[in-house]
Amino acid sequence: MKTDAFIGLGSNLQEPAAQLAKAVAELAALPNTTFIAQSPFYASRPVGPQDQPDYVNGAVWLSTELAPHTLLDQLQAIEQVHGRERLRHWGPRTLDLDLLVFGNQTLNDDRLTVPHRELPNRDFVLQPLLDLKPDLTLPDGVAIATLRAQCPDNWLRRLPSPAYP
Ligand code: 5RY
Ligand code: CA
Ligand code: CA
Repeated sequence: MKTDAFIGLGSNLQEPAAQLAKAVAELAALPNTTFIAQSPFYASRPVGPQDQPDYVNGAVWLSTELAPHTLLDQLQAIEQVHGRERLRHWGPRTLDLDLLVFGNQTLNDDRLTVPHRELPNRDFVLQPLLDLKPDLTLPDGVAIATLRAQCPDNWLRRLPSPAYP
């Protein structure tokens, strides 16, 4: 059975927009998975520690036969290919891939919380989701559009596409 999965992408090191563009291609090539769409990319001020570069954020919509933890393994493998290092909690990174939404499933264990914990509060997550699927709702029935209208404003700037050389 195929499940709609929404992946959040973020980077603020080593040509962030190029990191995201490459990651989109890698996500589209995942096994047993169909690529549906990618959002525009946005520049955003860092949330959390401020002494780091601005981020580029976006989202991808996949339809996948993979189980959620198998998909998470694949996301972490892509992060590793992009040279992600965990130097500091909430610090700068070459690539962050978050499993934001997985069908209508709610998951809570050591590795995975779905929907993503930060999703309801972050314009850099909600706006790309809204671009992909304006009528998307979470398993609890709350609409992404409602959350987007209520969340704090972090000065999102939509980048021209393609936003890389
Ligand atoms: C809070 C703390 C840390 C929220 C809070 C993180 C990104 C968070 C970011 C990103 C932008 C981080 C995780 N309260 N800022 N900050 N984009 N990731 N703009 O992807 F999300 S660290
Ligand atoms: Ca993450
Ligand atoms: Ca994240």
